[in-house]
Order: sequence, then structure tokens, then C-alpha cells
Amino acid sequence: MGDARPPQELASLVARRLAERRGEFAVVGLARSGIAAVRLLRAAGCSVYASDASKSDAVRSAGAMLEREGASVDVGVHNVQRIAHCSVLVVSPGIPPTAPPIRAALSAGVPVVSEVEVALRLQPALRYIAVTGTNGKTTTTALIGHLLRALGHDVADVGNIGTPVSELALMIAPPAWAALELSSFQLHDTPGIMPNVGVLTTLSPDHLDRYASVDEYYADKKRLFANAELPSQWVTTADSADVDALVAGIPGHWHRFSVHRTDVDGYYHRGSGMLHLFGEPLVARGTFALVGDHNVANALAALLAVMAADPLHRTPLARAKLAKAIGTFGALPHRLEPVVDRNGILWLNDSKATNIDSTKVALASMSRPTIVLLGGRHKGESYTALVPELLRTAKAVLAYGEAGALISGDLEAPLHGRVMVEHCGADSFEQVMHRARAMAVAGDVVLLSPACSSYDMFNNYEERGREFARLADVIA
Ligand code: UMA
Repeated sequence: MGDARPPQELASLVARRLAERRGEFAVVGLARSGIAAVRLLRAAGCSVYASDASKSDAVRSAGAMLEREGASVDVGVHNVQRIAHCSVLVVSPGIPPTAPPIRAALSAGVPVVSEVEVALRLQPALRYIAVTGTNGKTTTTALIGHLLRALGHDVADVGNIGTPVSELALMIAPPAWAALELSSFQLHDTPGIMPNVGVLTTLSPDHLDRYASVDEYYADKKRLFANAELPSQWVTTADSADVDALVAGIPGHWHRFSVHRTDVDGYYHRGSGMLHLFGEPLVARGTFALVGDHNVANALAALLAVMAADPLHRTPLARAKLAKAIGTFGALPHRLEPVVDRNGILWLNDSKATNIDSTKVALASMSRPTIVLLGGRHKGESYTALVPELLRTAKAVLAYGEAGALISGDLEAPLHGRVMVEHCGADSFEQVMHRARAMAVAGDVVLLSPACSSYDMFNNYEERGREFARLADVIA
């Protein structure tokens, strides 16, 4: 469900209303995106009604700050009548389209857009490389930012990666470039998206707690290409039939990457160990610190995107700078991040793995006996897809949290007699960590790669990852 208008029509309607500062702009959700959107709209001279369903301390203090900046604010309630009469509704990505304020706006014909849409309309000079995909998008986005900086550009890494893109517009000297990570939720409501380069990393089922089907989720990913034209520049994987099917027939220049094929613009040549870009070897895989083929794919995607963004990024001098920069990029927090290595036991924080595919990728990178912590809030997929990789590398599975019973139910029979599956109950993460420590011996890896969201025990995956790292340091 969403705004039924064609994307171009919706984008120009919102652009007109923004240009005219017409009527009252409503913002729902007062966390990172909502706060940034309100501040940007106020700075642009718009009248704003902001609301959040929660009465938490964080929302209250955000509400008080935004009132001081001239917004009209409701905390703990959305005034749906008022929202139905507003000029534009700006919605936070975490709020599902079925939420009452969004339904009210849509049925009243109010255009509904994301904070990203507003921010891009109000920063027409910003050059941006937009990245989406089920997995790999945060690492690819951070790499793109890192590579552009190595070429001497002023760049911000924004969007789903953490910093709302609206914050750039509020800076005294905003950067010329942005590496913009977009989730499917953000793309759903960003009809005017038109990146300098658009990147689609991977596709696999995810967020089935919010989407009625995988097709519906993929359709939101496809919105990255909503305004494609012949000169558009796109970067996609050549290793996914689903990606090929999704982008078939879309206009633009296509740059594809692969860790299996060599007939594409960016590939990994296993024989020589070199990453090849646009017909020539660029850098040895060994200089890149991140583990796993999936990270080689992310590096190829980022390099292609940066090189496609401007012909000046492909000169011999630029290629040399890019090759050097690949060697100075380190692991990101919560993505296969080594947090403690003590008594021969390596503790890896992969808390960002909130879906099955992401956990599968993490398991595929393991080369030591692994105790795997799986659990959290179930997101709709079966855990049996993990069985082949668990059989290859796992010594034990500790299933915990709300999804613990489901996980052990799915895995016990297929792993029976080969990998121990233990159901640790629903309430204490600390207990799970102690259990992992009791099982581990020198040479083992303890991997938190939960395949679930964190919301049963934590506020977000970052908090879960930090708690894993803290406890690992205490008990390792
Ligand atoms: N709320 C309402 N009414 C409702 C439901 C919720 O008011 O009916 C309120 C909540 O009380 C809360 C706010 O809405 O105050 C939550 O908004 P939000 O979840 O969108 O949180 P933000 O802090 O704005 O974070 C969002 C992204 N969150 C999600 O997509 C869930 C962040 O991505 C992103 O970094 C941030 O904008 C800045 O762009 C996080 C994420 O988990 C990392 N993304 C998902 C993922 O990567 O899998 C998609």
C-alpha cells in the first residue's frame, strides 16, 4: 500500500508544495529521521505539525526541542484529522504504511513522502550515489564514502546508515557529495530519487514481518530505478538471477560486478588474486582487510560506483588513489566485527545480520569451529536455509529470545547428532553469553549473527552488538 500516483507526479506535487511553503507539513515519528525532517522544514520556513505515538523520554525531549524551533508537536498521539488536512506528510521509515496517520493521509489524497525525499528536493545541488540491496548496502555505502574522500571530495555517509540526509542541508558548509544508503522502507516513499549512480547490491527475502510477500519487498527495491533515463548510471550484481529479472529493460548504463564471472566491468580474478575494474587489474584482494567473498563483492560495487560517477575518477592517478584507499578500509561495527580475541577464542559481533541471508553470508565466511548465537524477534523466514552452512562450520547453535523456540524447532531435526542445538530461553542475553563461554575452547569462534531483529530485548541492533562486545570482554 502507498501513494497510488506515478512517482514523477507525486515528486513534482511535493516539490511544488515545498517551493510554495504551502499549508502545514506533517511529520510522523520523532526519532532520527523525523527530528531531522522537522528541523529542515522549519529552517526552510514551512509550518510544521509533528507527532509521535510514543511518550518515551527521548520523544518528549525531542518534542520540546522542536517546539522551541517553532513546530507544533503532539507526543503520545497522532492527530489524524489534522494530518488528513495537511499539505504533505513526511513519514519515518520505521512506521508501516498501515499505521493510522498514513492511512488517514492517503485516503484524504495527501502526498506521503520520506524524509529523504524532502531532503533531496531541498538540496538540488547535492551529488549522491544511492545504494540499496538486502545485504551489503551499509558496507558498500561506507566504502563509497571512503573512496570518494580518497579522491579529495567532501562526502557524507547518510541515510539508513544512520545520519538522516536532511542533516546535511542544515550544515553551514554542506558536502558536495553523499554516499546515501536507502532501505526499502525509505525507497517506498522517495518518488523523486535520481542518483548520480544507483547501486543494487543483492536481493533476498527480508522484512516479511512488514511486507505481505517477497515480490512486494522487491518492488520497493525497484523504486531506486523509478526515474531511470538513458544517461543514468547503474551498478548491480551479475551473481543474482533475481536482480537480473528485477532490472530487465530499465534504461541507463549498466556496470555489473561478480565474484564468479569475468565478463563484466568489475570482477575478482581468483587465479591472480586481483580485483579488475573496467578492463584492468586495480588492486590485490589481499590488501582489503574485510573477510568473505561478500565483502569482495561490496568492494567491487563501491569501486564501480565511484568510477562511474565521474570520468575523472577513472584516470590512472585516480585508479592509484582508489587502490590505495581499498587497503585502508577497516571492518564496520556490528558487521563481522572482531570484538575480543582471548584464550584462543574469537568473539565476532555480526549483530547487523537481522535476516537469514545475512547470517548465511556470515557463516560462509567462517573457517573455524563456530558457536552461533541465533535469536531475537522473528521476521517471518524459516531458519532451515541455514542448515548447510551450520553443518559445515557450526559446533553448536544457541537459540535465544522470542524466536528461540522457533529456531530450535526448525534446526533440531536437520542438525540432529551433528550440531548441538540448545534453546536458551527468552529473557537473558547474559545467560546466553555465559553458555557460549562454557562451550568454547581454544580455536573456536563465538559468532553473534542472530538472523532476527533485536527488538525483543534491545532498542536496536547497535545496542545488541554493544552488549555482546561488553559481555564478551567481561567473560571471555
Ligand atoms: N512511531 C510513531 N507512530 C507509529 C509507529 C512508530 O510515531 O505508528 C514512532 C516511534 O515511536 C519512533 C519513531 O516512529 O519514535 C521511529 O522511527 P524510525 O523507526 O523510522 O527511526 P529513525 O531513528 O528515524 O531511524 C530511521 C531508520 N529506521 C528504520 O528504518 C527502522 C534507520 O535505519 C536510519 O538509520 C535512520 O532513519 C536515519 O535515516 C535503521 C534500521 O534498522 C538502521 N533500518 C532497517 C534495516 O537496516 O534493516 C531498514
